[in-house]
Amino acid sequence: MFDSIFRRKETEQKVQKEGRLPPGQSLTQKFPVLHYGPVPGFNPAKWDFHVRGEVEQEVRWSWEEFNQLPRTKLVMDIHCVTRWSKFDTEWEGVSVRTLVEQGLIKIKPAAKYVMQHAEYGFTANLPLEVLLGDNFLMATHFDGQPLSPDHGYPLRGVIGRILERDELVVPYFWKGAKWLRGLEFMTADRPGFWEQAGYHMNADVWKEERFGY
Ligand SMILES: Nc1nc2c(c(=O)[nH]1)N[C@H]1C(S)=C(S)[C@@H](COP(=O)(O)O)O[C@H]1N2
Ligand SMILES: [Mo]
Repeated sequence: MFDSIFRRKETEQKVQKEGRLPPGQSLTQKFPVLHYGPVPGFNPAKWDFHVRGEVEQEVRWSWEEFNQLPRTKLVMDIHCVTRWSKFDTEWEGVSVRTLVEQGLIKIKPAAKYVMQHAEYGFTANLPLEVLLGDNFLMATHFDGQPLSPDHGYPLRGVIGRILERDELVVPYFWKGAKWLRGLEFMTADRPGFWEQAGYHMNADVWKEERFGY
């Protein structure tokens, strides 16, 4: 117990020295679960992924089709607005940027923002260029295993910091919707679920954009 508290502090000082600990954050070695409402079930026969809004062609992928999309692995530091940060987290899933590059999603030029749509009507908004960054992934796996139900199984958005890629904007972790079911490309920004509750539209971790606009 005391040993693990000591080790946590030591690791925190290390990432702080390396410039990886954003203002007002502290390191956790656990993986806290945070969301509003119950954990949804998953029925692969009924599940689909819907791409709509400012796209040349609306898309609907079944779970089987979704699993045939090109896959990406990613290591990131993630930062929750409730002040915990987790370092070197490993994710695997589908990159929206790759889907666009391969012509699997054709975005119209008018698209500037994206809404993630999840089970039970949960939403999270992001600027298009942030969602198309290498640090946003639609993840099916964490740490080499399928997501657990309370972390978003079978699919969730994740966003964080990739080391040495400081040109990428790093929003707080709530900007990744668990139980993700679709993307809506939009011409104008709209607040998602937590944003309607007062959280920040852009939520840049390094600028501490926690609340408000
Ligand atoms: N569907 C859904 N996704 C969600 C939320 C939610 O309430 N519902 N909460 C967000 C918040 S506030 C956080 S901090 C992260 C937490 O992810 P975790 O439970 O895997 O740590 O999920 C985000 N995604
Ligand atoms: Mo959160």
